Amino acid sequence: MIKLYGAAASPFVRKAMAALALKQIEYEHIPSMPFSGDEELARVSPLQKVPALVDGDLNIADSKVICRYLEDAYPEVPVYPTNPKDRARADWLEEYGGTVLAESAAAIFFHRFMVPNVFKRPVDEEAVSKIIDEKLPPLLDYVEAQVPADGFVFGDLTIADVALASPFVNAGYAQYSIDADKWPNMAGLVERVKAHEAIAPLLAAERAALGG
Ligand SMILES: N[C@@H](CCC(=O)N[C@@H](CS)C(=O)NCC(=O)O)C(=O)O
Repeated sequence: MIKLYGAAASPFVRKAMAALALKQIEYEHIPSMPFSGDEELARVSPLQKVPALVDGDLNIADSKVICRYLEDAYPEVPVYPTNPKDRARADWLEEYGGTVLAESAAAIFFHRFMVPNVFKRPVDEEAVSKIIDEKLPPLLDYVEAQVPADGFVFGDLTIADVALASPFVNAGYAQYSIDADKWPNMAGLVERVKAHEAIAPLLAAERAALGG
């Protein structure tokens, strides 16, 4: 059976879990925390990041690599568009979600959740305000024009939608939500992804893992 290594509330692990859930692939989740000196994680993930995946004799890491492998190896339920232009755009939106959005929105989670609860240090609210007031608005202006007012970017839910919404799930754990008056499409997309039948159970499980 496939093994997926990772901490459940990571936006990157969530993306891999979403692909597995959408494709209805059974797997074993091995909870693994980066920075913890976990030897098994170091063995399966040379960069010591999560997620990593083992499928028989295959061992890979990185959520994009994992999602592409799953799409190729388990094509019955696609999680990317098949039209080349749509696929390229989905890849780009996934990249955007996994880089600048993840760095900014998930940083709010890092500052307000991880720092006090895991690293036992005080929250730097000045740093959080800078992210919310300066870093995020231009990024949200861009994605607002990329996503629809209803439904998902390519009709059915794809990994592009998950990658765009996922950092804001983390930011939501840290009392941040997108201002729906300024960015209604993105605020709506995050809620639609969270409510999707394949995603909602993942989020319920990670909330339980986070103790809430
Ligand atoms: N590009 C990677 C990023 C993975 C990543 O940065 N994961 C974080 C957790 S959210 C991590 O493992 N950080 C540990 C580190 O940077 O050493 C992917 O898509 O999987």
